[in-house]
Amino acid sequence: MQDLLDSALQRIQASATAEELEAVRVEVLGRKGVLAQLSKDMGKLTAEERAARGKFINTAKQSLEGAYEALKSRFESDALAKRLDSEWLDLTVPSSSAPLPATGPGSLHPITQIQWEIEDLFRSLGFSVLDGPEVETEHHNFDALNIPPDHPARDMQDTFWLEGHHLLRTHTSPVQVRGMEKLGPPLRMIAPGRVFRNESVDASHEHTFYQLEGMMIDRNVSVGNLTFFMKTLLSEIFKREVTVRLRPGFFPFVEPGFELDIECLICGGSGCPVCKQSGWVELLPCGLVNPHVLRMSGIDPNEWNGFAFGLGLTRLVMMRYAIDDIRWLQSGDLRFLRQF
Ligand code: FA5
Repeated sequence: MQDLLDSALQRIQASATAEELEAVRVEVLGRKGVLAQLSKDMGKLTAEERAARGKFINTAKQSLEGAYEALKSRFESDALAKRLDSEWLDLTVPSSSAPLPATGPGSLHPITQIQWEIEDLFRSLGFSVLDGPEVETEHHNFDALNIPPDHPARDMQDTFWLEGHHLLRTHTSPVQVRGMEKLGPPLRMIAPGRVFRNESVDASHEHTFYQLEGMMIDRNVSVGNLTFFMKTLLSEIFKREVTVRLRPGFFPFVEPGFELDIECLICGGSGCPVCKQSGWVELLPCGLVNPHVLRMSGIDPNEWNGFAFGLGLTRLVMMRYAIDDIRWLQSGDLRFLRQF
């Protein structure tokens, strides 16, 4: 009996594959297997012999099944490891021989390219680049900029309202407030970013577009400082003379406020859908910071003053590359993007 058990155990342990093991299991543990053979003549045994045989069969069953289960689970974990190995994928491994896909390598979006150029310029002039949340509080987007709830200026920017006095920021000006609150005076900061307005889209208006805010707070800042920085910005971006005009503009957070327009570079000033046939494109509203805004952010207007501007970054990109429809910029159309 013991020989029978030993050879059955050896056969199980000698199985080289899961399939072989399964075949051995049927032979050894199945209905015609070793255990069945040992039970066959039980009827002919005495009660004592039967008890001893039963005990032996139970122990044999345990050791055969134990050997089978141990080997089975080894085969299963080997198979799993093999599968994981074959499915392993490292996207960062450079391709050795595969040709590049037909689309070729990617490139920076034209808005990002110009945004980074402007960031470099302002960093070289001592400005910090700040970031602010796209989901803003009503306080930062409006109240702290001197636009209280019932102020008609709230209608100047159609707002996507969210729950609990939150909104999608309508301009990058709330980052001015965050900059003043966090850093205090003296302050030189710019804040590029995406803004949202609930308005209908046409050749020069998007519901989602980019602005670049700028602010300088110091002692004795003048309109002369403001125009210096505006001129530096435009000559750096356009690298040639561009015709601009400055006219009075109303924004509750600046006083005096200006609108700096650029002669439309799509039509050369003769009139087109981008400039709404006027020959001019609104690009760079700006002004001296309203003392009330400084006070609300904890800055003493008797000691400090400053300027702020809110560049229409998307429109600047349109002017720089003579893009005749703002919708191209977010179209994701590769025929358009490959040109940059
Ligand atoms: C503002 O958003 C003020 N926060 C700007 C500002 C900042 C003024 C600091 C004074 C001091 P305005 O709504 O005009 O202002 O927008 C600023 C610029 O964003 C516009 O001149 C224009 O170039 C661009 N712009 C406005 N609406 C759109 C739009 N729907 N699509 C694309 N560009 C737009």
